[in-house]
Amino acid sequence: AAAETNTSTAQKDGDKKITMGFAQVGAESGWRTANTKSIQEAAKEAGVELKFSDAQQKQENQIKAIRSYIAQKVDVIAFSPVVESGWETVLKEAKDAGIPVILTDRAVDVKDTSLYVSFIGSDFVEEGRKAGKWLVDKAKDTKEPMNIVELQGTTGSAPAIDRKQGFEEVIKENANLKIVKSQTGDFTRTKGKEVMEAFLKSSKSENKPIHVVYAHNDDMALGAIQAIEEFGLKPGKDILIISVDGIKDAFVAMKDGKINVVVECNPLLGPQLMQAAKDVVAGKSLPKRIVTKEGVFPQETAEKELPNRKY
Ligand code: GZL
Repeated sequence: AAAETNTSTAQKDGDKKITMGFAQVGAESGWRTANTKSIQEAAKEAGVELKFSDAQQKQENQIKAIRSYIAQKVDVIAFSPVVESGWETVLKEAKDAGIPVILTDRAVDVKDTSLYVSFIGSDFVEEGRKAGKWLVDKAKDTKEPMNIVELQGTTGSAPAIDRKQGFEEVIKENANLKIVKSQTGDFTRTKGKEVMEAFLKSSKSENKPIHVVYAHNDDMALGAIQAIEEFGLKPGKDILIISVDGIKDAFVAMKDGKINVVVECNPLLGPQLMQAAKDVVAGKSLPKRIVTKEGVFPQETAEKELPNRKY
């Protein structure tokens, strides 16, 4: 009989077990927890061997993790850069070692974009614009100034820089809309609450009311809600709350009338990342930029949408 082409034992290139080194930002927020879960589950599903590290939001820890993946000669490295700058050296080391790098979630600011194969993540400027558009529509009939306080994400991170840019670009349409205070809450509930407490205290001493909170993520918005309630005001009523991410807790808060609108930022990037890794190891070319799809959820949609939320 003709020689059997027994492919079950032959390792076809496409079936080679891929080893991926993933350097995660940390575990700072509900969004991040869901992002990690998506990556770990998708790796299992795709048969990718995943080496995973949590950098506790420190760039030097992410760089150390990437260096260890290079030393272990993984097939592909992926990470979500905690801040935009300071990556050239370690990305060059990965390139010199012939290991492709895929960016997920956040971008890096490098001149030489050959240092990474693709960036899979949201358009944060557009998320900021969506937040701004909701407020411009909400404020279209008010004649009074509306004082906005902004809880920024991690200083120097792509989402913090871009969400600020997109929001400011749109609210310029209405001179009544002014950001009167802006400070980082580092994407965490604790810091979001602390900064909001300080904003409320100074608004009282300066006798300058706060009308709107623009939080770069739900965790800081939820911290701010605690501070506003402890201050004796009603979040969502006395002070409008605009947030980004769309974690379940934010939908519950919207259902309770405490958040007015959430701009979705999809953390479930795992499946797209694993497919990209397989393609790059199989020698296929990838688009430089893969944008995740996401929507906007005003308070009135919360009850209906809540059961559909996956994170
Ligand atoms: C956005 C992501 C941000 C989330 C925060 O893609 O990088 O980091 O908005 C998370 O919740 O901490």
